[in-house]
Amino acid sequence: MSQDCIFCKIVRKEIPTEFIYEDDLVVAFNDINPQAPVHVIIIPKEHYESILSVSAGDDIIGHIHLVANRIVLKLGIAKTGFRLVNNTGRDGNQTVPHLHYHLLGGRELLWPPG
Ligand code: DGP
Repeated sequence: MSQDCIFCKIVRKEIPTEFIYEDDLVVAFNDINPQAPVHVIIIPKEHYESILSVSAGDDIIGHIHLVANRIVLKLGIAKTGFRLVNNTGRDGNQTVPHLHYHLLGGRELLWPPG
């Protein structure tokens, strides 16, 4: 846990946030600035600055992807499709330095992204 990290504060419930999904390893919640009808953020409870902090043998990324599967089934967008995005670092436009995935759906998404 990082004292000043916004997402760690959400995990600790210091910033009140409704969880769409929670288990021992991750939580998921709606993005504060949604870019699509479905825009969920999935984060590990443990603080990793980015995907670059994940070690070989650590299954947190695989777990996050399986959680995304559960969420899209729950939200009814598995058939229409969705996008799972990880932004890393400055050029990736990562604004919160706590590993997270954006789960976007509910409309046709453009490619390539900006
Ligand atoms: P990124 O650019 O990949 O670091 O995206 C971080 C996302 O996190 C951004 O889309 C907005 C969202 N976000 C930032 N702070 C909060 C917050 O306090 N609550 C919620 N629900 N979302 C947040």
